[in-house]
Order: sequence, then C-alpha cells, then structure tokens
Amino acid sequence: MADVGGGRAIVVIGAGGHAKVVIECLRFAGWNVIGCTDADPTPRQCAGAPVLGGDEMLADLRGQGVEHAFCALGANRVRERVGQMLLDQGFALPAVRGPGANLSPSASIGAGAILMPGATVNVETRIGALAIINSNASVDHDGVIGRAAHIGPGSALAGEVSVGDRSFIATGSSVIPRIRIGDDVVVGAGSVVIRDVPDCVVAFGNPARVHRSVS
Ligand code: JB2
Repeated sequence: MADVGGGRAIVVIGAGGHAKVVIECLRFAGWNVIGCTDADPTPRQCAGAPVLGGDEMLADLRGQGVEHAFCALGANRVRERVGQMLLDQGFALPAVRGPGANLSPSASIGAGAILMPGATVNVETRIGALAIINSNASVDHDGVIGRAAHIGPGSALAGEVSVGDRSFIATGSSVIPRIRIGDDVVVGAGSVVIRDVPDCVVAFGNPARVHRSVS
C-alpha cells in the first residue's frame, strides 16, 4: 500500500522524463508525492518516487483517500485522455508552479496545468487545463493557451498570441504578437512564427511555413 500519510498526498501519472521534472516541481510546491503509475509497472524510482504499478492502481489509491493526481505525460493527446480519466475517477488535478516560475496575479492557469522552472506567464493570459509551459518559456500579455497544449522549453510568445488545444510549440521557438496558432499543431524547434497557423499541421522554419498536415 502506498504511504498516503503526511501533507497533501498526490499520485503522479507517468514515470518518464517529464514526470521527473514534474515531481520536483510538486515537491517545491509542498506536495507529498506518494509515487507514480506507469504503463511499465516494473518497480523502480522516478526522481526518488516509487513506481507503484499501472493505472489500474488508481481506483484503489482513490479509495485509500488519495484525492489529488497529476498527469505527467508529455504526449498532448495522451495527457488529455488520461487527465479526463482522472477527473472521471474523482481525482482533483491541481495547477502547479515550479521553482522560479512567474505567474501574473491577473493570469489564470487551468486544472492539471504546470509552469515548469523559470516559466513566465504575464498579465491577463489564460493557460488551459493540462497545459505545459515548459522550463524558461514565456507567454506575454493577453495570451490564450489551449487545453493540453505544450509550450516547449525556452520558447517565447509575444503579446496576444493564442495557441490551440493539444498544440506543441517546440523548444526555442518565437511567435510575434497577435498570431493565432490552431488546434493539434506542431511548430518545430527553433521556428519563428510570423503568420497564423491553421489546425492540424506541422510548421517549422524561419519564417515558419506549413510543411504537412497531421490527422
Ligand atoms: O497511459 C499511460 C501511459 N502511456 C505512456 N499511463 C501511464 N501511467 N504511463 C504511461 N506511459 C509512460 O509514460 C511510459 O511507459 C513512459 O514511462 C512514460 C513516458 O516517458 P518518456 O520519457 O518517453 O516521455 P515523457 O512524456 O515523460 O517526456 C516527454 O515529454 C516531455 C515534455 C519527453 O519528450 C521529454 O523530453 C519532454 N521534456
């Protein structure tokens, strides 16, 4: 049985690279990480937290009184699906702010979303549920980041940029003001986005161009 005593107990879904960083952010924010579930249930540690088993354990953990969970899966569609499954099971999904992350008091951050270390979210920006604002990424004023979107490490979004649901802006990309990026988009690493991007495409380069559609 997991040790659910002491502090605010939380279970983490996933035990990969993303989960390692998430676990440190959760501890920084005062959570008691009781362990992880993973598709590979082999007993091991993830950032010092035990892998407890597969997701079939979650119902038992909920029954033992664990009220909170965090979905730490980097794949946007999977994170959205598993996040919904956690809500259906009655878990609460906290929004988390890692060390050195800056969140404007007028900005909002949805359930199960995370600001990774050093991320900045400025005035009146809205971060959707289950979104990732990764390390040192910045979202300037009046931005709208969709559900289960991911703004990659070091990316910089200027003011009034919107990013759709499940879209991924990869590492070190830049987006000029007032650009609209659709749902289910991938913007390749290091891109410079100076025109709107439609739904369901891969775009990259400087300036970023659409290269193909995704289903
Ligand atoms: O449905 C699932 C499931 N699907 C995959 N439930 C649970 N509980 N676990 C699942 N997994 C597990 O997620 C895999 O077995 C694996 O252990 C883990 C994914 O690990 P990986 O290191 O491949 O990816 P990640 O999602 O942790 O991190 C990616 O995304 C991050 C944002 C990487 O690209 C990182 O570099 C990136 N920073």
